[in-house]
Amino acid sequence: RSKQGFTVFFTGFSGSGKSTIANALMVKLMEMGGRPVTLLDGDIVRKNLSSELGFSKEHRDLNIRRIGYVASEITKNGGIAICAPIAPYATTRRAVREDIEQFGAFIEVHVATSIEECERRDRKGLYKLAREGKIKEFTGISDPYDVPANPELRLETEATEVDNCAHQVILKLESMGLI
Ligand code: GGZ
Repeated sequence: RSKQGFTVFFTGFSGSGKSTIANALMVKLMEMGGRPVTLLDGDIVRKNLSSELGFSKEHRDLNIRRIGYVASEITKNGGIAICAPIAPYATTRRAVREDIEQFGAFIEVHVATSIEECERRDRKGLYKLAREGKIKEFTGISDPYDVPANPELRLETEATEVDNCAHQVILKLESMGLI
């Protein structure tokens, strides 16, 4: 009997390393073979699925519910979905979890890079723009982020290499009997 589908749902600030870790995880899962792996990255989804949406609470929630819907279909069909949006609201993450757990497993992974570290790196220059007020409602600066209270996994990225972070997810999936 083949194993159930599942969704790995990364959450964390802009620039926390979600995309990088999600990509490293995707490569590892693909190398194992067997099931198809779909990556629903924040900026790709914003471009292709949510291009009309902004960053109000209503729009962020719509964006996350769309991601959750696609991930639930993948999970239902026995696949692996990896999602990597900011997903700042705990209630919305909870709703997506409930959608997906009807069909398979939901693994919430908090990419716990501090806001100070994300702003210090400022890889895309967005934090500077947010501080200057040129980007409004910027998560962690002028918009909220609910820290996940009980994620399946919390990655302490400031003390852990990308490959090691991805490996921690693999170990969690093995311990849950999903791979
Ligand atoms: C947060 C913003 C904002 C605001 C633009 N707040 O580092 P990035 O650039 O590539 O990732 C961020 C991305 C966030 O989109 P998500 O779909 O992941 O957000 S949510 O889950 O809240 O729907 C950032 C960029 O878009 N960006 N404006 N105001 N991030």
